[in-house]
Amino acid sequence: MSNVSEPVNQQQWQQDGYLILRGLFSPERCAAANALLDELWQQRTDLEHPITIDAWLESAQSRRMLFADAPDDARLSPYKINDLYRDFPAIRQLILDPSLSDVLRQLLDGNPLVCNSLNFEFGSQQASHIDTLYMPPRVDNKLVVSWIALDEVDDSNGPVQLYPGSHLIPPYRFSNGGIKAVGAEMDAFNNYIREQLQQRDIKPVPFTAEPGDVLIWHAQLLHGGSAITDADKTRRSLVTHYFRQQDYRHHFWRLRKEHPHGYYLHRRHAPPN
Ligand SMILES: O=C(O)CCC(=O)C(=O)O
Ligand SMILES: [Fe+2]
Repeated sequence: MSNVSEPVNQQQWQQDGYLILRGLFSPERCAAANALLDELWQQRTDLEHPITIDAWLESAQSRRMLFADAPDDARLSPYKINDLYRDFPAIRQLILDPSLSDVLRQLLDGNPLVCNSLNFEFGSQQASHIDTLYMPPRVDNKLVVSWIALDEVDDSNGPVQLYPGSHLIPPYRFSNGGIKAVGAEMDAFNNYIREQLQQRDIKPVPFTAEPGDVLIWHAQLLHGGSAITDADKTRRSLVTHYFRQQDYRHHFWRLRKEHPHGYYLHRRHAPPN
């Protein structure tokens, strides 16, 4: 696999827990990703694979269903389409592009292994959280996330909010000793985080962007989706979580596929609940 082309700003990564790579993807590549999304919506009933969508995010109607079964109006509210990377090489070309993989490889100290991807068309409005609550890596901190802007993002269309330096907060340990979320203990988790933010005087900052800008965050960085104030304004984005390949050498080996600039998991699509 390719060698490192340009060293990342390790100091900023260590201090803030995220990196911003402006203009990593051309307007043409963003337009192609957006055209693919339109095409998928138009052809969703004919899809070969059981792709799922989480529709009406952060509302009482929120649910997972087969994308093929999604009504047209599910496209009008925040949603995410899961794991398009699995069946669409064009998505893999973006999320394992050599320019992005080079950065991920330096941050992970090893090859990236894509474990999921999410396509959004609007802001997620998701409450602040840490991704290791839901996908703890086998080796501490060896999870990174890329967030590719496919639209302009400003204060009106629900930018991601980042808490600089929050990745340095010692991980909260649930009663079983782990860092993975235990549903009944989330109030205690949120209280702990709130106190830590106060002590460290950490305030959230929005990630405003142009199409093609990429944000990369640390496994332990606190982040969320802010409120949408202009419901008509799209905020298309492609979010990918990567583990480090070497940590899964003896896991998922049947599912692991090689790509010119990294690896990805060819998992079964998560069925609707
Ligand atoms: O896009 C967003 O608003 C947040 C997405 C997120 O937190 C995630 O995918 O882990
Ligand atoms: Fe997240």
